Amino acid sequence: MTRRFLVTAALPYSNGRLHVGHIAGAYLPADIYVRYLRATGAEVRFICGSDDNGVAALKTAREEGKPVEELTAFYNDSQRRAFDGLNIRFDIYGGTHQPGFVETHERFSQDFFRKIYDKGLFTKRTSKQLFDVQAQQFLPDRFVKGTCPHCKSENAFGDQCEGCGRTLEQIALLNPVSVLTGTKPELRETKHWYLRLDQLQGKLSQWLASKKDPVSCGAHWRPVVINQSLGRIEAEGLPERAMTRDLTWGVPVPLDDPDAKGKSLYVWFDAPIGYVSFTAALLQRTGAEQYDHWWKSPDCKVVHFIGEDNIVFHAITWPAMMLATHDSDSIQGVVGEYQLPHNVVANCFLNIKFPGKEEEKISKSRGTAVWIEDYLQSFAADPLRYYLTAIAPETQRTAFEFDDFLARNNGELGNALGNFFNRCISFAHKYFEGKVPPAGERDDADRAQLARCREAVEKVGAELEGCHFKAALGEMMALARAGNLYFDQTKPFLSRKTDLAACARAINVCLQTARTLTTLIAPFLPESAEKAATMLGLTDHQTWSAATCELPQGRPLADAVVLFPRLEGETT
Ligand code: B3M
Ligand code: ZN
Repeated sequence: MTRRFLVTAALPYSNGRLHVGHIAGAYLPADIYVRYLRATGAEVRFICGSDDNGVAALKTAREEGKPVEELTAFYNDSQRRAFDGLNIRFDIYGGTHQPGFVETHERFSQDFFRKIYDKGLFTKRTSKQLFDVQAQQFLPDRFVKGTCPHCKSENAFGDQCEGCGRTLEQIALLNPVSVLTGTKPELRETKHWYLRLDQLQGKLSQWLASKKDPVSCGAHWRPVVINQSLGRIEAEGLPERAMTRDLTWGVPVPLDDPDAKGKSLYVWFDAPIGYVSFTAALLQRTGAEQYDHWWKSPDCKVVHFIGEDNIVFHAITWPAMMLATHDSDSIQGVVGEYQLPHNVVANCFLNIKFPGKEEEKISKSRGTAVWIEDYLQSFAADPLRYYLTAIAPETQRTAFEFDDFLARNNGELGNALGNFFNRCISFAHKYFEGKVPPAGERDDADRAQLARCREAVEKVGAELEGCHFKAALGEMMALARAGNLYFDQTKPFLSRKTDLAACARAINVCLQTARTLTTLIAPFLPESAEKAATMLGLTDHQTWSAATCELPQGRPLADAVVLFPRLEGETT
């Protein structure tokens, strides 16, 4: 039976450009996974788009002096181009407030909210919030500044202190000031709808506990994801959480209640629904089937790729929202109900390191980010795809270092992988008329090398199934190194003068190795895989099961091209 997957990557806020940290965190691993799954014959839909609602965009729009619609449209487009330049190929790139998406998105979000409301899983509560009298509005978290009650830094916002990093409740700020008008806000009462996470907690923990064992659940959940979700529930329990905000930029609260006026759904309520509404938008274009074929069918596996700061939202809040819509008692959902994710794959953050300096956080304001747009002005996609996978922050933070990027391109990609293709294909052109030479009678060394190819296909595949991208890349590179070693040991450059049949045999095995490598590199290095396939005259290189199908004797080869040119760069 054909496997089916719905893969998502976190929706970037449309208030800024993308940098290497974003790509390493969620988008590149998701793209590699999708390319691999497709190579195995799985049916996949790959969904992303921008997270336009909420305070992030509003605040930047204010700072840049632009209407928020214009700002989010601008960055949605900038992100789309960055992904495209890196060959991160979603089936659809939507946006929760973009023309062409916003209507569907609002409909899905409001239906979701109403369904949960009808199930009695919201409580309406009164709370106190800061109100800007001059602007006549409540101030969302980041719109209040003040003094941190803990460290006394004056650089504290309504949700977090920039001085000590602690999270804050806005009413705890000392000397609060409105970012909008610079006036002192006053405390006023407001009403919001709180999701009864306490009621859903039992099912959620049961479901999360079932993800601890990869054998029984069929997915490799990373320990950090289980710890931050199940661990947190076990340690603290789940309090109710407000799912509405005093804001007009967002999805209007769909209730016939005077208290709902001027309020929107919390951005973390509507954002994950974006995955569903963009799927629906994609299917509207193709017309073949409905969104529930992908979202409400137990034979389709939903996999979310995210950064570490999004774990709680994807492993607690979002599954809780889906559970809250269920009619059945099943912990996963039955046919016709939203299916809880098969896996939530989270990476840690990527830091950056400049020569002679300590590793530091990537920061837009301090100017320490490497922007994708800038990168693409000077370099091709594959070297960065390689580097960010080689240093993938899968279990801990790692750092982007420009010198290391150059060194790995020139050393690992160029000298090991690229050079292997180059030497085999150039050799065949020089001494075998540009054709695959006869395999002859293979000896033990030849058979061992071909066995290594089969083993590499197994190992790379198993690592990719488990979302261990760095390990998968390592296994792929190990085969390239084994190919070089085989070449060095069989010495075709000597045997061509003494034993032409032995020389032909060796080059044949090298070319078979190159053929296998072409399929193995394709998820990671799609452009280079195309070039390699052209050299070898392959058309089935994107089919995983064909990775060890041998090139026939006499197959003409195209001219050798350098797969990974040396890179030089200013290391500033
Ligand atoms: N926009 C947060 C982030 O970029 C957020 C992800 C939403 S995924 C539904 O960190
Ligand atoms: Zn502080």
